[in-house]
Amino acid sequence: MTDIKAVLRAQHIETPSWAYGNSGTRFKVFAQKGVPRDPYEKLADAAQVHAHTGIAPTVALHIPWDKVDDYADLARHAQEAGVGIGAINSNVFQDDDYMLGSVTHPSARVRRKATDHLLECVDIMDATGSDTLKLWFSDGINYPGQDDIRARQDRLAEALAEVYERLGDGQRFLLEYKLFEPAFYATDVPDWGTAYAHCAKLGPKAQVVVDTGHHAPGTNIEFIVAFLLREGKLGGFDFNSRFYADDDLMVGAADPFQLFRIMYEVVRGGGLDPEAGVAFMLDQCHNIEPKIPGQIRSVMNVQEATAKALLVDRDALSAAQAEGDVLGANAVFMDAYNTDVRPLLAELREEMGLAPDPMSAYAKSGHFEKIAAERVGGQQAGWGA
Ligand code: PSV
Ligand code: MN
Repeated sequence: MTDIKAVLRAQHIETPSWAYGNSGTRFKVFAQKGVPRDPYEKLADAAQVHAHTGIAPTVALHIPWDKVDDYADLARHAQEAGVGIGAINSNVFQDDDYMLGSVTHPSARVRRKATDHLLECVDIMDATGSDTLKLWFSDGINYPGQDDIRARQDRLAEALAEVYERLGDGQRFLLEYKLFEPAFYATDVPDWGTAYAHCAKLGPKAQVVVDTGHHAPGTNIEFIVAFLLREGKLGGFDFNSRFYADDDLMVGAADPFQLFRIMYEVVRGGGLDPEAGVAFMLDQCHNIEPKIPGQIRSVMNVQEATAKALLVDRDALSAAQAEGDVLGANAVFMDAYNTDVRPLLAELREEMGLAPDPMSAYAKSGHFEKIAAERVGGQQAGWGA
């Protein structure tokens, strides 16, 4: 039990700056009270999530949504607020030039512009001390024959190689795949295999990131996790949950059992060891729920799944597996999943000097009332800002 607590105490879940701004669906972005007006206020909100959970010490930035004049100053502000800067997320999907693609665009000019943005993101890593660049490309085609699928892979490889060369010591990039949307016929990085092949060719500073909302329904995500971890290519997660497509709902809300199965493979593969370098990031948009409590709940959901995964009796499981005891092995697995870990986590938080229930502690803190009163006027942050 002590060992489990030690692992849980060291767990580190990264929240995304964009979760604190307004967001919505393609139909409507809803404005909420107290929402940050700039990246500084987003970091202040993220610091609240860390203050109440104790395990969310870093925040991912999204460029240009979090563009500032002085990134070193932003990093200093984060540190003062009690958090650090995590992954830098590039954005080559919100410019008219990118209608037909970014790094795979048929035009060399557009490809140059996109790659330059990725290089600028590495400059921002240098300035903020971030060690991780996250690359997601909305690139793809909608119609058969629209562009040459193979040539687009060549262009992608060329851009990735240039960014890879630019990475400094201790820096890496994570390549994110997504089956579809916004492209509907052929996405240029549609699956883990494509991402893995590009990363494997480049070397150890290129790894794959698994966004749990980016697969076809029914995909066995834990298999992908086990495989990538075994190959040393699992760079991290973008956690969220989904009922249909890339719903970006709170992680662990739609399918807590899937989250447990994923976390079991992480534990099994040594992915919680800090040396494994697996980044546990959230990538969600809280459209109808309040922002900060939505993040607190999500962090707690990952923590609960992790605790259950750590409770799996690995010796009993191995013995049952070796004997071909199908039902026995499954029972060991399910026993862990069906354990109520909330008392254990409440105890852990108290040992860490925190309130046992982060949700009620935040509600009672008065922070929401404070930001709702203070943050009036100005332009609320949201998609594209
Ligand atoms: C794309 O759907 C994605 O998952 C990428 O990580 C983007 O950067 C992010 O969403 C924006 O929320
Ligand atoms: Mn993502």
